[in-house]
Amino acid sequence: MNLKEIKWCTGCGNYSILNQIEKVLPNFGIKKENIVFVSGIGCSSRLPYYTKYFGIHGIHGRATSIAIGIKLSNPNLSVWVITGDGDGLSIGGNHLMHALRRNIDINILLFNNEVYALTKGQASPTTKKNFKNKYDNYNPINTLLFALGCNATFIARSIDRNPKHLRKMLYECFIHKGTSFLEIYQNCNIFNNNAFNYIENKKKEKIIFIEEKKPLFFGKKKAIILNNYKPYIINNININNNINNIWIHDKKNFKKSFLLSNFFYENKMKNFPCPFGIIYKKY
Ligand SMILES: Cc1ncc(C[n+]2csc(CCOP(=O)(O)OP(=O)(O)O)c2C)c(N)n1
Ligand code: SF4
Repeated sequence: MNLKEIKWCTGCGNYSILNQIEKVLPNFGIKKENIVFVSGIGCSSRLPYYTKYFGIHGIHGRATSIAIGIKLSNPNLSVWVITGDGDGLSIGGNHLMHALRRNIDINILLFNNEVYALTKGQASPTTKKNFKNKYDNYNPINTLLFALGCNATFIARSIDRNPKHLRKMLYECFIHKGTSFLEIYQNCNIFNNNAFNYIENKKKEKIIFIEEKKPLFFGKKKAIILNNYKPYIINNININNNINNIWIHDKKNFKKSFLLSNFFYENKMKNFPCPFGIIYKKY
């Protein structure tokens, strides 16, 4: 696709996501004609036009249902849903919920820019409460908890500005047998440019990249320990020393995934870093 034909604004996070998809999918060993992208409506949902694969720019909120139909009629296809926080969690919330619990082998990529961008900046289901706009906005949905509550079998989070991590997460989605749900933080530099500013925090104390069987270290010399399923942040640690009760990531542990999903979100856990990586994988 000629960049000039793309209708996204200059600087939009969607470009990076598109790039990573284009880079990584050819390595998955599937024939180009066996890959299909299905989207709803929104800026993010324009992505199928811009890939080299088959695609459907579908109906608002219904991409998951269309995708399931495609997969059931031809199980050989690798099916990728592109949806936004508005498309997937407002009008499409019901469809997404049932797609997750149905667990057909499709991949759902939810581009979360915490705003309705295509319609020029209204609050979406994930918009933070302090977002200024002329309509009301309420407590945001915690996407990870939503997916856990829907009995999703694969839940992960990545971000547009970390291409390497994003490519890794796309691969993890691909190899999961069942519905994979990947939330991708995507910057909308026009209507919600400050949404993910905290990620740029110099000391990297507001985010944590979790990896299977690895301890939860983050920021400068910080770690998370777990005492009887109660997490605590400890400071000034030496990563070469043994740390009692250090939290080791175990993506199959539902209780730990539940706690991780609350990080940075719920009042009591607001001071915990925002997690990226595979939050939960049932099998
Ligand atoms: C049936 C219907 N209702 C409402 C709309 C208006 N509409 C278009 S896109 C959109 C929300 C898109 O938000 P999101 O999914 O977050 O996508 P973004 O543009 O932020 O990528 C809405 C409400 C529509 N096109 N069709
Ligand atoms: S309005 Fe926002 S999400 Fe839409 S293309 Fe522009 S920067 Fe991207």
